[in-house]
Amino acid sequence: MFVESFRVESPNVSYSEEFIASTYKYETTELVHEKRDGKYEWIVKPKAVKYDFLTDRKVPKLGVMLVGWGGNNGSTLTASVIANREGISWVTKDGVQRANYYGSLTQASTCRIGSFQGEEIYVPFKSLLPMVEPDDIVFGGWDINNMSLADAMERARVLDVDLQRQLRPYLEKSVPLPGIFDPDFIAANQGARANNTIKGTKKEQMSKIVQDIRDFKMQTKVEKMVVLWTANTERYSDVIVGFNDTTENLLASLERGESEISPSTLYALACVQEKVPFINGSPQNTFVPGLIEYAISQNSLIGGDDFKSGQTKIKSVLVDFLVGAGIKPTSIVSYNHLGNNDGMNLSAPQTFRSKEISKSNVVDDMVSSNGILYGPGEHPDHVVVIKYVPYVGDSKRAMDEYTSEIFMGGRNTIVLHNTCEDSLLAAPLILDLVLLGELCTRIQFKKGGEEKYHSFHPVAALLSYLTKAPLVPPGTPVINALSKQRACLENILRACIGLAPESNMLLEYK
Ligand code: NAI
Ligand code: DG6
Repeated sequence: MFVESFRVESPNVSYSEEFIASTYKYETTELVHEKRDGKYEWIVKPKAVKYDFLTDRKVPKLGVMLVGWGGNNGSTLTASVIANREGISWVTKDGVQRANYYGSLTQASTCRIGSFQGEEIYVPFKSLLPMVEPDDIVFGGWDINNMSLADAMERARVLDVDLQRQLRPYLEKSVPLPGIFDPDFIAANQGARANNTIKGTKKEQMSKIVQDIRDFKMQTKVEKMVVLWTANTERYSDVIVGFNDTTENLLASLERGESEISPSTLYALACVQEKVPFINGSPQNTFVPGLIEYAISQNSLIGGDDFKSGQTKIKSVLVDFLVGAGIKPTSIVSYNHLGNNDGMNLSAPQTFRSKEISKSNVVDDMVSSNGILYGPGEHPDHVVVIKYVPYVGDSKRAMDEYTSEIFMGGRNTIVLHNTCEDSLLAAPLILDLVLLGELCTRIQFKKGGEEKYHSFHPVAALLSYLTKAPLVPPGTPVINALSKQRACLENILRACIGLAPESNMLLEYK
């Protein structure tokens, strides 16, 4: 059964006008590896740690600036939010279609809060804590191409024509600000698109982004901002000691105008300086060590990398299932072809390499979780192929073959074929990333004996569910398994309202 809203009544939770305060007992374990009776043993000690959470209830008016606003994802998201806000419906050959947020964790998924008279009760994910409503977001952004959002939507060929016709008046006047263009970082085939660029040195370009953020905030009167990169995939930048390995070296390199600082790192630097959350939806290493150190020192949220939208999302479910079932995947081969501008950009070896890296490391945690199946250092063969086929446009085709070893020397091969508009998968994730990124900045906590509340670590591991290569604080395990990522997020939001983690034990019925 589905209910729209609920309130928690507990001695562990209090609601004031400003805050939700909760006290939470985190039940975990402590591991000790020590010598007992002459041999080493692992000892597991259950322990409980008290946490206090404080969530600011005031939902701000939010401004979202997209880098690559005029691209397929940027234009699709902006248009779709307007369609939802205005309650637009349109005619298709299959009948009348209404705007929706399918594919968005925050807007279209639910969480179990208990059972009532033998029935499971679910609430909207977004009802767990106060979140910004998509309708209220003010969008803006940059693009190296000067097309209006109305024309960009048409160029993308993603949304139905009758919908585009209705949306055009809302989008005609939205034109992206000039972006930072450096042909060395994206495919040469993108050069023709670059007619809206910021001139000057690297430092001047970054300063212009800072000014754009300030101007946007002032003109729109938004209270908070999030910036998200949904521009072209860049090649990796070289990580070099003395150049970008520390904040000091990175800022000195900026002063000198070093060519190896990528455009995405320049946008990220501007955001960290302004303490505006910056999320990277593409695979490149925007967050070089000096940038991460800078974000930590400024306590400015950064998150990424690379939206986990389709093929990888399924991979992080299927391999988790197989390994969790005691089946041994030994070969994973993933092909896809697509015909949008992203596909064209990825047809260059350097940009493809960034994507190949982020798509390839996504099963490591699942493989290393099962030492019965895999020996030390053993790993399935994992191959990723992407081809540009203009005819299919944004409708990406993904084909996967999973071969596994099963009982008594048997072999099992699973083959999947998925066809879907790429941008319709990515746009809801962009929405979730900005909404959850903003929410993260309103939650504070203190642990055990700590005196003062503080925010989460600025490297926002909580956004992992939405990314292929989750960026996590130094020394933190990287989790790719989708169910674990979702449970982490949901359970932390539950802790903020004093609810225990969802254990699925249903002991009351056993
Ligand atoms: P797109 O090529 O349609 O859009 C990218 C836009 O960025 C273009 O309009 C381009 O002119 C602009 N741009 C390039 N460099 C820029 C810069 N330095 N500053 C400002 N604007 C710049 O690509 P699409 O399909 O929208 O994808 C965007 C990104 O999202 C790509 O990197 C893609 O790999 C990534 N991504 C997409 C997923 C999906 O399912 N659609 C999933 C995972 C990642
Ligand atoms: C080709 O792979 C284009 C990419 O931008 C993908 O669409 C994107 O990385 C989505 O990847 P996945 O593996 O989540 O479907």
